[in-house]
Amino acid sequence: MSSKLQETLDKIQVLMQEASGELEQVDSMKVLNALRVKYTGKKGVIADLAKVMRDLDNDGRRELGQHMNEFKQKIETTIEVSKARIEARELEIKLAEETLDITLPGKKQALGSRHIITQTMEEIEDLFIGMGYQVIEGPEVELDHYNFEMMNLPKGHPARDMQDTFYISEEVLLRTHTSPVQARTMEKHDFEKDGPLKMISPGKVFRRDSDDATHSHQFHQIEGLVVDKEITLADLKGTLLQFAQKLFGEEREIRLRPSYFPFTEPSVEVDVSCFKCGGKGCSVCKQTGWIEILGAGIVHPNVLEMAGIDSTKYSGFAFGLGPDRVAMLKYNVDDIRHFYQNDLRFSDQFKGGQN
Ligand code: FA5
Repeated sequence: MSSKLQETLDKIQVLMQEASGELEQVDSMKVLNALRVKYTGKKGVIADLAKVMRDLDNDGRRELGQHMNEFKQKIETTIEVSKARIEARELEIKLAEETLDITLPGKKQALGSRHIITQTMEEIEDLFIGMGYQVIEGPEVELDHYNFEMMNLPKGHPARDMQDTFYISEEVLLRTHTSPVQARTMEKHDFEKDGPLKMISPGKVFRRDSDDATHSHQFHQIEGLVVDKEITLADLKGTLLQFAQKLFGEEREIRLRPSYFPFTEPSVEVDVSCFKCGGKGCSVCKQTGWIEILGAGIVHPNVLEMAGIDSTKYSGFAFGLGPDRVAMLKYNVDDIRHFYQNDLRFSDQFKGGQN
């Protein structure tokens, strides 16, 4: 063996140890790639060793060739092992950084709920739907014709003052009550085809009332109307008693007091026995034992006739109740303005319909 060959083989031994040490310690892909170039690159250690070939005879070349191949293979295998080790470690670091602690408390989203007036309206609607009434809605921007004239309140009638009105033009206004929906519905009703008329109409109404604890310039009403043959005040009383007992409790009683509305004759105001004190007298009922909840009456023959209904054949009762006032009484709210100020400290008390 020539001394040149021996020297080169010894050098390979040393390089092999050096390379193993370097490659086993490397801990980044960048350094690993640099080492790959250093050993296997075009101008690398192995390419450099190959230069000795030209100084050797055939046997020497074969021998060196074998050792160089082993060296090269060893380096490549060690590079692959190191690469796998580095990748596994990098993945571990990444996973550790991205770890989610699923035991941490989540961000709480504040859940909304339906407004207490909406809840009250829906409760009242459900009661009447259960009694066979249909729900019919009408426009909030209304014609003077339906809001007043069809309700037996011609222009200049003094009772128009009972409902101070927001006019948009001489003929168009913001409805002051839900009663115009009575006229709109009766006009279209065909008794032969549709049978008796039983409807309620919930919605917003508007009045130029100055706001105080029990008055708001915008509030709600639920109109009720039944028209059929031989409807009497007794039907109205029975219906409202059933309604009051379902809404406020079975032990409730009602009382009808004479009143005046141009669209009903006779007209009544309806009180319900105080649900707080049971009629003995307390601060809620102002010591009277009774609480007023609505206006009602027997539909005036003029109102039926104007809507095209023969008042000698048909009669009806109607009522209009204020759900805002009902909610105030039911939930002991002392000021109607609380409903419209959107203060969550107030609204949140009624989540789930409970006080
Ligand atoms: C009317 O509006 C009649 N249309 C009711 C009616 C219908 C009578 C059918 C006969 C037949 P009144 O103005 O009284 O009536 O209002 C009815 C209810 O609305 C009152 O009992 C009260 O609960 C409520 N209400 C009236 N004004 C206000 C206001 N400014 N703020 C809050 N609620 C009010």
